[in-house]
Amino acid sequence: MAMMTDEQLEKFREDGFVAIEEFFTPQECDSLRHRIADIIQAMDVPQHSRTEFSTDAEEQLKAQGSTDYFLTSGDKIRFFFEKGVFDSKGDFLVPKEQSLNKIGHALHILEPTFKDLTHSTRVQEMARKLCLQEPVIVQSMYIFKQPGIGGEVTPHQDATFLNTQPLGRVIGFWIALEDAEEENGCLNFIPGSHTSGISRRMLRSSPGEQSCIKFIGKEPDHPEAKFVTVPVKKGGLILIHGEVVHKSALNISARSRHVYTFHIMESQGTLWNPENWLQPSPAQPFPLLFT
Ligand code: AKG
Repeated sequence: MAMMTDEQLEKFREDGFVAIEEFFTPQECDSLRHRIADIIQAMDVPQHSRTEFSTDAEEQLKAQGSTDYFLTSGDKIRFFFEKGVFDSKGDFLVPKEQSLNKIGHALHILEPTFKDLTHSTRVQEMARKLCLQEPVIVQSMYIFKQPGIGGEVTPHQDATFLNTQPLGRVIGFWIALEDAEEENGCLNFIPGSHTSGISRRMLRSSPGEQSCIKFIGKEPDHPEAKFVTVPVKKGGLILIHGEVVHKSALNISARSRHVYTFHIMESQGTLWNPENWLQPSPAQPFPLLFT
């Protein structure tokens, strides 16, 4: 299996991302896929995701229910759906395994298959190569990019959502569980965009404010020509600096693009922003990566 070379490390520091092919085996990728298939078979679909509401008040309740479901998902396994996958009665319009946008955000804590891979020797070695002293895992997600409907991810910096002081402490591990190519919505990056701070922050609102989350700042219009496409084969890993601008397109192909991704943070000398949507609790602190 591949480890990051010094040249790749240099590239990561320069560009804010790097792709490392064959980081995980096809068997490791398949074991995550099989476990997710079992989780989907047993999943409990929340009512606010299922039902189309007809009045404004009901719409508001639905939005509130969905926001709470998201905001309290940091230490749970929760299901987030693509648009238009339920009919007005709340029944699936597509096979349920093709309805999900993502599952998050504590697979690395609650699911042994995901936990083992997240803490695998290779991931720990990678963190050491990145010179991290006391990395913790802040969140994990399984992203589906379903064939035909897998939603676009608009340009963003992860530090908009996972903010720290100082910046530069969060790194995403993005693992392709099947080939991720331009056709099925691989990642696109603006090389070097991790060096100019962040343009937007998503915060929890203060008590009494109307919505539960709000954005400060605005994502600039990033010219298309600045993005580079970064395809990677099944088993490949992309390291994502917390401030690099990236996106992925709608998947209009007939192939899915499953990935497992998690974010780590150097906890030494770092303040996790208390206004971030995701908050550790005394009962469930962010787990240390090194075991
Ligand atoms: C992220 O994990 O920050 C992403 O942007 C993932 C987007 C994708 O998988 O398409």
